[in-house]
Amino acid sequence: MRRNTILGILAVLITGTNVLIFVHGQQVKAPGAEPETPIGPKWWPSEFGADDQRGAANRQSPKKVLEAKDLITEGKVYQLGRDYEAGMPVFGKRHYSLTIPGLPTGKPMGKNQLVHNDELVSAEIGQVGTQFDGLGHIGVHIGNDDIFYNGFKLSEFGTAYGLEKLGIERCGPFFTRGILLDIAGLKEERSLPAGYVITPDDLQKALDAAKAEIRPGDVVLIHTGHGFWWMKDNKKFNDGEPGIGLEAAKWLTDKKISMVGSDTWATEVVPGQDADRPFPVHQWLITRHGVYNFENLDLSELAKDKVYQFAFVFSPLRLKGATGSPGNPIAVR
Ligand code: UVW
Repeated sequence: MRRNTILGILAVLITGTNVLIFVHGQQVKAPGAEPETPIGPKWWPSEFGADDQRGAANRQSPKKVLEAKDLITEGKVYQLGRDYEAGMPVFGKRHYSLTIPGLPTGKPMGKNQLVHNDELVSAEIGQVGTQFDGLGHIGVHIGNDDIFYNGFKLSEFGTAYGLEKLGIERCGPFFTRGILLDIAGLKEERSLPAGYVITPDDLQKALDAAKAEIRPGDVVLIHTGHGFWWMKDNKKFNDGEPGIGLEAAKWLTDKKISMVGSDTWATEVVPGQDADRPFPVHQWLITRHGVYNFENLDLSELAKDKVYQFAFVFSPLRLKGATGSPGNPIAVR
């Protein structure tokens, strides 16, 4: 009886290098062990310094610009952003609205009778349409805290009028090598089915087919073909998607990229590999590694033209305190 009670109070689990101790079913920290979190061991301080707020954008440098320049051989420019428009697919209850109040907003003025129009936009502007997820977008709730990249706690940097740390304005521009991994092309499909888990093997095969290499600071764009459904069948587009799983995300972060992007709304596979853990790849990339995630790109023209290496150019809007940025990145070959 007494032995059962003690066993009920105390349990010890050895997982890899970690010793997990549970008292009354609650996990406690083993003396000298790293604290366990829902995305693995403590992930801070960042390799870029304990105060860093830019994450993998620190891998941008003049050297990367010059490497990118070497990939421009024809001067052809591809727009990778989509139109922002009413009725475009959005995640959950997010919204987008653009109106021109007044019409014209400014009535005729002066002898030259000048009129002007101004737009009023209402949206979760960094998180609708073509959207660049910044480091203030995704965190992990641990104990009483929401913890983000580099261990920053939302209770210490969040305000109702924007984030005082990790805002998208801190990221800076990207002018670097871009690599397209055409997984739909590899599988000879127009679009991969929702729920298809892109594996490290898929990524490696697409990289081999592209006769390319991935270097630190590169941007990797993944073509799944799911973007085909954008504004054609928004329900299908939103209901699920092919995308990378955690193993492929690890393959990418091991290569020290700056950013991953895709023609889907999350870049990661939906439904995910574990129904109890939504969007773990977001946490792996953004929260743990400070790697940016560009969603809802239009990669169809790049894939059609078989352009696998290019200069990638994007400058996030300097929306102070925002979680992300809209925009229209370009690929130049
Ligand atoms: C979430 O915010 C959960 O997803 P996304 O970054 O894909 O919009």
